[in-house]
Amino acid sequence: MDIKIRSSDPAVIALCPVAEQEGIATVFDRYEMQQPQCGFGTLGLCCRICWKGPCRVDPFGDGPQAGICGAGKDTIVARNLIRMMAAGAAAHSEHGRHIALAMQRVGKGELPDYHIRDEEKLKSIAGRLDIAVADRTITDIAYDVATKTLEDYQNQDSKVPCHWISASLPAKRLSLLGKLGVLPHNIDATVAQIMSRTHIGCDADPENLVLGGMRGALADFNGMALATELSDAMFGTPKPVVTQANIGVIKKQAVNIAVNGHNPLLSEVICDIASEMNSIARDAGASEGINIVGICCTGNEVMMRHGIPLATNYLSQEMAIFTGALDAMVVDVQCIMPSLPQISECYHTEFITTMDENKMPGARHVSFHEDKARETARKIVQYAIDAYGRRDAKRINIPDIKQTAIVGFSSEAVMAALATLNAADPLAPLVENIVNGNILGVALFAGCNSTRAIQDENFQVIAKILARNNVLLLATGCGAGAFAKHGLMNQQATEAWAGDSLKAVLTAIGVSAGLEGPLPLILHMGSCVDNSRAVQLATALADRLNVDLSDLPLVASAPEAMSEKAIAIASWSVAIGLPTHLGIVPQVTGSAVVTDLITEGAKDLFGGYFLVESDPALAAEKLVAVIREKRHALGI
Ligand code: SF4
Ligand code: WCC
Ligand code: FE2
Repeated sequence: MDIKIRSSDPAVIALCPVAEQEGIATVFDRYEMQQPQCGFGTLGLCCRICWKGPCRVDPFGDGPQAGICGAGKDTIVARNLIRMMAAGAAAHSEHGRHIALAMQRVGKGELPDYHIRDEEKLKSIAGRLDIAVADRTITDIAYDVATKTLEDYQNQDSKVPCHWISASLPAKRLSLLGKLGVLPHNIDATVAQIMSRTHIGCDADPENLVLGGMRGALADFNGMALATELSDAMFGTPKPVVTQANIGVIKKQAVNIAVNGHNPLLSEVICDIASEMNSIARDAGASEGINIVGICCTGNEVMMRHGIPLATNYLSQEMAIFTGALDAMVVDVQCIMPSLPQISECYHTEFITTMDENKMPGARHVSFHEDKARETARKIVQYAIDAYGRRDAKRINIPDIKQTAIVGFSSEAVMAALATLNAADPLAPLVENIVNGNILGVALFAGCNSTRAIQDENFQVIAKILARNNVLLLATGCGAGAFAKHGLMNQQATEAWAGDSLKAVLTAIGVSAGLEGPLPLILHMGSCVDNSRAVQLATALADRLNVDLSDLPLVASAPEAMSEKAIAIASWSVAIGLPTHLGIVPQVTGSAVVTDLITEGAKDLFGGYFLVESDPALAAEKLVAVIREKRHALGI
């Protein structure tokens, strides 16, 4: 493999030469152009918080040891870190706010293009939020659920924690977080406080800063929990569905539309409208009609709910355009490369931004608002159909690379599958198999791809080793995308990679749940905001065993983390008590104090901690050892 491609994905390896031939730079070329990357930044030692700067602290102790204002390395590193946590929390929580505001308007009858598709889920959410459901209309319940959810962005009483975190974690954990003063009372206020306390001349104490950051990370958890649950009520709670993943899902004879980004408010309506406009596409010459494919987390959302195939994950999003058969890419928010509109201009592809606060030079902007959702979606799909007519047949190059994936394992779906074994007590089969060691433990894979690793490689190496050791595997976000693309989310993967006792358990559950074979090797729990689904399952387990989350043989791994959102997720994962592996060295190592705080220090405070290991095989070994330690402490 040409190391310059820095990917283990065969579709990427097939398409990068096409980009080279066309003379178009990809993310891998731009990575090369950035080498060597700045050492100060890599260590977290560069401060640009005021215009007296930038200031840099010399990591070797020869040069300056403080910025112009006197901030030392520990202050600078801690401030940089927690500002990233705040940005991650802001991103997920904006997504959540968008959904909550839409649901509130559905409740008021103002959005005819949206409905509550899963009434049972809405009622169960209402129950968790202490909202009455008896003798009430679904729209009234939706209004109250949304309004109470929005209080998490408005409450000014710092002694009252956010509703969603209170409704989502075990009592023991909430009590610990409360004592540590890190339970958020208001998402927006928590994010604003991090920005304020890191302003020039404010909080300079690294431990105080990191604790403030952890509160922001827990606000991130709150924002994603509400985003996931409200999305389920509006669009349906995912159930297992068989689909396909990787670039070969793009079809030569169809109008191909990629939905890329995060928020299901847009992509759900595009899916609906596309199925209504198939005949228009056929009339335009596309014999297979309209083919929606997903990228990144929008891809995860529509894959889980509708079985829409996944074209690719974060790092290879540009590749979809190089097939020459992508007629439109429609994007909303987060993790969308600004290079995409420029690459689209070299092809016939329509690149369409939709959110007024997320525009890109070179893109066509079609402003999306929920009150005109269907009308806007129709316009977008028509642009794709028109673009189909401008395709250059000579430039079509779709590598026939795709894998079967069974996705859609919401915590409800997992419980439903378990209930086929024990209807009266669905958790019992899981608990028994963890206690008897058939399942050694549970690992949640989350997070991105990064050019600092070979794309998808860390995910695969670690997962295969953990599976051999009978660890039950869950995944979200671009990690889930990686596993789906590489054929690790199907039944064949269970046969090939699961240890004997894990295989027996996955087979017993899968057969009893009607899958005619085992559950897939890795359970796809959804997009990044859906990490809250894994916490829901873990909380049910902890409550059942009457222990805290930090006692469970449960670990998290973000082996190729990159975004501020991933930093926020990994940080709350630590705060809720999980040993959390990072396969990319975080930009904190310029400060021994901060590094120690988030590893050993965090362990003392939260039970969870960061475990940094960039060698995937070693990381897997360490994670297995951590799981064994946890089992030992539980006496199992
Ligand atoms: Fe330099 Fe201090 Fe300004 Fe940072 S806040 S750029 S260390 S003067
Ligand atoms: Ni979540 Fe990471 Fe993907 Fe973006 S979509 S790239 S934050 S894992
Ligand atoms: Fe995501």
